[in-house]
Amino acid sequence: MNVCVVVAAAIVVDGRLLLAQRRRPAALDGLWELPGGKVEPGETPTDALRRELREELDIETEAGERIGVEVPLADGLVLRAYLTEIVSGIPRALDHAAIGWFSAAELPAVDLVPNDRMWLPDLERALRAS
Ligand code: DCM
Repeated sequence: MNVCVVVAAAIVVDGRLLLAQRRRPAALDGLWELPGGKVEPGETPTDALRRELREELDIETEAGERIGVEVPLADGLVLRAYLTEIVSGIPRALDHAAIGWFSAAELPAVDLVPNDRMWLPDLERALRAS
């Protein structure tokens, strides 16, 4: 079976993590996530991440190392995060309700989408090391 990958970006600038607030589906409306999306046929995961961040946040990026475990989703999808650098542009919410920047101290209180909560310890560690 072909496993489809959903990619997400952990972007840290000046000790803060970029999160984006979902509008849909209703079950996730208002919750915060690492921005990203589905890898499409013919794309590598890092190509997909670059495209999604351009579409969703109007930034050019470069994916680096993986961070955290791979999270199994419904329908044979797996969710994977990459530490990602902004190459150019200033992120703005083109598709999400909002974006925000959160410190390690603020992160535990953020209403993250359930899947992304798996990465909390890794994200806090990355923020504290930055
Ligand atoms: N998803 C997630 N966490 C992320 C990004 C995506 O849990 N940081 C999930 C939500 C959807 C699926 O992956 O179930 C596809 O994402 P999207 O709806 O954004 O294409």
